[in-house]
Amino acid sequence: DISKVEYEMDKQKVKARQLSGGAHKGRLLVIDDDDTLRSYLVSRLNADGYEVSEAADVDTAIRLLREQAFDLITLDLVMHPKSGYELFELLKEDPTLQWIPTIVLSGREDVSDKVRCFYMGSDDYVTKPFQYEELAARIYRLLKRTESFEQLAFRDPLTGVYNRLYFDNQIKLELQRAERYPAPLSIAFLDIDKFKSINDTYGHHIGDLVLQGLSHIVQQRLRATDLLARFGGEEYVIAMPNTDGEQAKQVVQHILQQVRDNPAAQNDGNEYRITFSAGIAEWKPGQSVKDWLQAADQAMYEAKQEGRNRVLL
Ligand code: GH3
Ligand code: MG
Ligand code: MG
Ligand code: MG
Repeated sequence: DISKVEYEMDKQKVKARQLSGGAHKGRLLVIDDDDTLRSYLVSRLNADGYEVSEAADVDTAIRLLREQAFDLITLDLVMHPKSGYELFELLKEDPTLQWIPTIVLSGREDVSDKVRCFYMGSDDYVTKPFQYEELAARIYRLLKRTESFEQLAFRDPLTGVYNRLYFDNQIKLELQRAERYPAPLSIAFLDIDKFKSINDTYGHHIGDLVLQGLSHIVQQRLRATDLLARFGGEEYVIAMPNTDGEQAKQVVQHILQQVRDNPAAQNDGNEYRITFSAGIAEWKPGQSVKDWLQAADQAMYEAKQEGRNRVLL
């Protein structure tokens, strides 16, 4: 289903733009059964640079949330047939949606409603009527906080690529998607060859520069939907959706060629060239994540055994 695949790609691009601090301010979903209020909010938020979608009921909202990634939702409480409370229940049940930042926009001023919303997962609560500027400021702060949290929790500080924690979470979601479509899904394990000798010969600082340079080169070659993570010291893993084993092998071989041809670091006029060994594994239906990662690791080990500087499937 091409349109779904495109949705996924779009989703990743939005995420990437955001994490790279690009011009994109975030994608919002406004859920309210009041047509006038909804249109007003959509036009104000659009004018402020947000990408905004709207839903007049909970079922439409859930459908949109499953199709695209949103950075934040605002929701009304009193809606029919399902209420905002029911939406909270549905969000909680879905691991891909349970952490999405939420702001309740409600005419209910009762403390009991506010308390219930916060316990159900709301991040903020604004009572109607409200000043748009206040809502906009609350949205801005919530998005900032989420962004910096994600940066801290999911990025490797040395290279800026994703870390293992993020990869471990994300790979499960990628697998669910691959099963659902269905579509092939491959991973690659990369390990720098004789990296210890770079550190021993030139010092740890140069080793760090090489890691940063390599991360940059690899990231540049990947598609928006691919996921690159630094797994350990000089080990990386790449998840490639919609890619079979052979295609993944070609992608990684191109990367290896580029790494061979380009210095991964330059310092005092010196160029540091490296190679890596990589193992590829395409996910087989029914295979556990653990066995799948092990298959890629094993292929990488064999690439080392066979003389390094190569990619094995
Ligand atoms: P092989 O080809 O068999 O993979 O050899 P290798 O030397 O790359 O492998 P080994 O696992 O023996 O050494 C990995 C080295 O990576 C050891 C450590 O000094 C270095 N390393 C790990 N993390 C970092 C880091 O964050 N910065 C730097 N500069 N070096 C690191
Ligand atoms: Mg309402
Ligand atoms: Mg290693
Ligand atoms: Mg190594």
